Amino acid sequence: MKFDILTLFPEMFQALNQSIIGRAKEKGLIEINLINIRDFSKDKHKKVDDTPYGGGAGMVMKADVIYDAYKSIDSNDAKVIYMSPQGKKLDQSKVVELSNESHLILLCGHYEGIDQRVLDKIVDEEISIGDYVLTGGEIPAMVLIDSVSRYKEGVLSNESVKEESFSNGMLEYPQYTRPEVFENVKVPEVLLSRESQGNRKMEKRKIN
Ligand code: 4FV
Repeated sequence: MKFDILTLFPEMFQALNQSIIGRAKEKGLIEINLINIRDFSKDKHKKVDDTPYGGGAGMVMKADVIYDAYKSIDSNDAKVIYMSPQGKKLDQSKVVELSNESHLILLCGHYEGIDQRVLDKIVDEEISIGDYVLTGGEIPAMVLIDSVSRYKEGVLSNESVKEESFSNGMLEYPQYTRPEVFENVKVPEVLLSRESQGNRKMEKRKIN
C-alpha cells in the first residue's frame, strides 16, 4: 500500500519511521512518500499561502501551488483524501474500508485551510479525526496512516488482532497482563482460570 503525503512539514512524519509502522516500511509492506508543497512555489520567497478573498483572519493555502505538487504524483490509481475538520469522522469501519485501497494521497492543510478550487478539482473525500481544530493536517494524516496500515497483511505479527471480534475487543473491555498482583490489585479471577485462556469474548461477558 502506497501513501503519498502532500505537506508543508515533511519532517513531522519522522514519527512514522519508528516501531511497527517503521518496520512495515522497511519490509516494503507500506510505502510513504513525502511531497513538500513548498517545493512547487514559483515565488522567489517560496510563498504557499495568501490572504483570503472577502477578508477575514488568517491565510489560505494557494490552489496553484498545491495543484502543481499534486500533478507531480502519478495519481492514476489513487484516492485523494483531504484531512479536514469538516470531513467524515474517521472510525474503525472507515479504516477497514481505506485498508482495501492500494494508493492513498493525503493532503495536509495549514492556516485557515486550502483554496476551495483545488479541493474541488483533486479531492475525492474529506476525512476528520475529530471535532476540534488543529494547527495542521499532518497529525491527522499520521493517525490515518497508522490505523489503516495495521490492517495490511504482515504489518502486525499477531494475526488475531485483525479479526473483527478482537479489534472490537480492543474498543470494549479492559486488558490485563503480568504481574498478577499490582499495588495489591489482582487480575480478575475469571481471567486466571485455565478454561478462560484464549477466549476473551466469553470472559468479557463474565467480567461485565
Ligand atoms: C483536522 C481535523 C484539522 C484545520 C485547519 C488544519 C486543521 C488547518 N484535520 N481532522 N480535526 N485540520 O483540524 O483532520 O488547515
